[in-house]
Amino acid sequence: MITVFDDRQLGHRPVHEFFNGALAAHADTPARATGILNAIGDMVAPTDHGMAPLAAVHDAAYLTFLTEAHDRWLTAGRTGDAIGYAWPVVGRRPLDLTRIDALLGRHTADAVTPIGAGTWDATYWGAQTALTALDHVLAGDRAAFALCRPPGHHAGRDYAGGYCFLNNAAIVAQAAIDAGRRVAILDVDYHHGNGTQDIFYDRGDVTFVSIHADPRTDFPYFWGHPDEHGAGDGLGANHNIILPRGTAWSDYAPALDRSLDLIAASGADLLVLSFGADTYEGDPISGFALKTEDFATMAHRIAATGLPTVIVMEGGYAVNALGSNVAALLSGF
Ligand code: OKS
Ligand code: ZN
Repeated sequence: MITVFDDRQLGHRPVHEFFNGALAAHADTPARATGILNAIGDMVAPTDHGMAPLAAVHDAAYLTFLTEAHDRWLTAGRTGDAIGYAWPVVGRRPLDLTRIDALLGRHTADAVTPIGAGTWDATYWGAQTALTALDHVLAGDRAAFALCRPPGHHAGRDYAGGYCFLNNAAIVAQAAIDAGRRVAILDVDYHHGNGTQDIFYDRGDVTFVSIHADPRTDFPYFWGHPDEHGAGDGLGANHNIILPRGTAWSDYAPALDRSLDLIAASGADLLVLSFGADTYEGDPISGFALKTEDFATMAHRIAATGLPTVIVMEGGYAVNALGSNVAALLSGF
């Protein structure tokens, strides 16, 4: 299977995130990507598809914000990463704000998603990596792996969050639809893919199924609850399956089988897999208990659907085991 990656994705080097009330070392390190590359060897560079497929999913004003945010931060006299501290909650008016602090509040969801000098280039090339993996699948490959970093599934149409800026899975799904395919997205990251859910919530042409930790106990808290079924044309096309902390393969497998039944019933002919290795037992920020070999079993079951699959990397922070966990997943295809 082909792996797509661009060295510019290493230029996103967030220093801190807020964790338990203090600044802590950020979990999304460049070593995550290099660890995976070392384990799986060969890769190809992405081809540049330009801004159009990004703009098919994200708002123009948000894309402008992402490209300018760090420069605006420096112009305001700051150093280091741009990070928000004030957020609009409810009843906001559509003000034309220009202060960087206001823009950060408008277009980010939390204080764990800082924007540095290399963030836009990294996330732009991450999205191109995902689109290039799709090209390979559209050309007939059984599956292709997009080593996206930063991840994407918490990013919505007009906001960053949860370490994510551009929603790579949604960008791939939309591009596949535009190429005439019928798409389902399966999100097996430990965290709910709230951005992906949000982007397709009122659409019936994309089935979204996510297996994740209960949002009552885990990030992103406000979304991912099992009664979120979609709205309007999308009613019935959104499925959230929650599992308690401590879940191991024996209880994960039935949830996966249920998900795959829902995807089979959707009539999709192409699958986008948002893959997070943060369900691993040794993950430092998560609470499931999957073992390395479970990722091969997971992939084997997904591959048994027969659906051509674009695998998009999301989370996974046990850096020493990350390469083996991703290699196990890819081996299962
Ligand atoms: C932990 C709270 C922030 C969690 C961010 C989640 C990133 C991720 N300090 N999403 O899938 O892996
Ligand atoms: Zn995650």
